[in-house]
Amino acid sequence: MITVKTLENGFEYLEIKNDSCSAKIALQGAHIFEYKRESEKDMLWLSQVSDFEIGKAIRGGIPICWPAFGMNNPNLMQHGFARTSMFEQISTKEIDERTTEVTLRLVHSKKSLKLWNYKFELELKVTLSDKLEMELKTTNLDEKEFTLTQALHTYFSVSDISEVTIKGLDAKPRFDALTQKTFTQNGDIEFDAEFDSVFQKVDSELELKDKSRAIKIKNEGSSSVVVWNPWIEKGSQMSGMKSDGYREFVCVESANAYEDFRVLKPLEVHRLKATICAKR
Ligand code: TA6
Repeated sequence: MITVKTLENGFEYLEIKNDSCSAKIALQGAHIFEYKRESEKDMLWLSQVSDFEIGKAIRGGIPICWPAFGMNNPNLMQHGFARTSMFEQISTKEIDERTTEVTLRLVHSKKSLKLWNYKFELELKVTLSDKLEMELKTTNLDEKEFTLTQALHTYFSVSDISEVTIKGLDAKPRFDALTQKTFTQNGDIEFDAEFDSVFQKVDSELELKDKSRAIKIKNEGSSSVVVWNPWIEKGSQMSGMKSDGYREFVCVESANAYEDFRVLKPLEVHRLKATICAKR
């Protein structure tokens, strides 16, 4: 079942329910902000004090960072303009009782061309079943090539950040955004302070291990992964977040960030895919 819901302030989102899961996707930013498998708690974290307002990114779920990750394009706002742009719902398919597919699209506009002078089509195809599959497809509709950095900036809900281990990034090149230093990662990732790093040459599945569950993350069309937790001080300064919200989530982001940028020639297409599922 797919229902269009509208908040009192006009903020619209899709509510999807099928036999394997329920989900919510805001039209602004094609922003998935809930994904719950049947009889399980939400796999995604959503701030209890997040804005749900036109022009403000939801804090939590899966913001789409596009056409720039972070400040990879200094001419654009942090994480680009897609997450605060209105997408259109172009198709919804109930594949079977356990699987629903939704596609949302954003195309260049006078407003976007002023921010980033390239014609484009951006489509997010979400397949919702006992796993969450996302495909972010960029098509260059311009006569000139453009450079793209992007991320599916997934906030995973965790029992407590101190209980979390991320496996699969051992021996990967790591750029630490806090120190601006690059070095080789040694071992699994655990958290006891602010963490903000971009890993390169990531070509295999990751595992997010929490006290109560393990989640597998498989990326395609991407060789970089961003891992972030703001910890106490940064967490208390983040918009749309309670001061102790940092304990409840970790971001593991399927990306094309920094040296994993992509150059699209006219009419070229790039697909960034991520599949998230609970480890059996
Ligand atoms: O992905 C990590 C990061 O770039 C952090 O540096 C932090 O800024 C986070 O994204 C959240 O950014 P936002 O613009 O959503 O507040």
